[in-house]
Amino acid sequence: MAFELPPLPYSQRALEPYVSADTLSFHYDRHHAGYVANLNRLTAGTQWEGAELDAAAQGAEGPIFNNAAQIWNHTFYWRSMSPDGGGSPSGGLREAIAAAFGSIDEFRRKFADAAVGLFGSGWTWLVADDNGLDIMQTANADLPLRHGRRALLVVDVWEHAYYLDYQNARAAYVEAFLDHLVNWEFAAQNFAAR
Ligand code: MN3
Repeated sequence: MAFELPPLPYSQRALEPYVSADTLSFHYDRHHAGYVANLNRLTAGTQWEGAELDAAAQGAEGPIFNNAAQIWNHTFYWRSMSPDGGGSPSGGLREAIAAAFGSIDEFRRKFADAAVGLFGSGWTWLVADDNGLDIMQTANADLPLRHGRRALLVVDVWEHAYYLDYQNARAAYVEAFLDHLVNWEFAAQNFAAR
């Protein structure tokens, strides 16, 4: 079966004013959909035709890896945000974050610093592995799956994620993500899925 573009989990206006419909339209309809079209074109007639997306994002190289991973990353990023997002985590995830980072506020500061400080294009993740929770930065299309780590949450810090709304002010975008958009319920589901 061909690789498919998963539906957005909300309308393109749902994250306004923090992420505009204009940004979501470009980001989903052009960037995300473009990766899907590229991957289907690139994999035709190769060992990756009809593969599971996870397998291609984990094991492929070059352009096939880049496009498979970017599909995975964007699907995860949409779910890392919610029109009802923001606030702070609860339950077991809250305790694990406090244990790993000192406090929720300290996590927030470290996550924002990592996202703002990532040079160039990439992603900032909250991840889990055998050692507990950590903040991970990946460049370009790279993702935790390829490093044996489990993603709980991600923010896209490629310029196309925020430039229409925030221009070069990546810090303002990251702050809006943490204050108004971050989907702690999704992170808690991923945390509980161990
Ligand atoms: Mn993107």
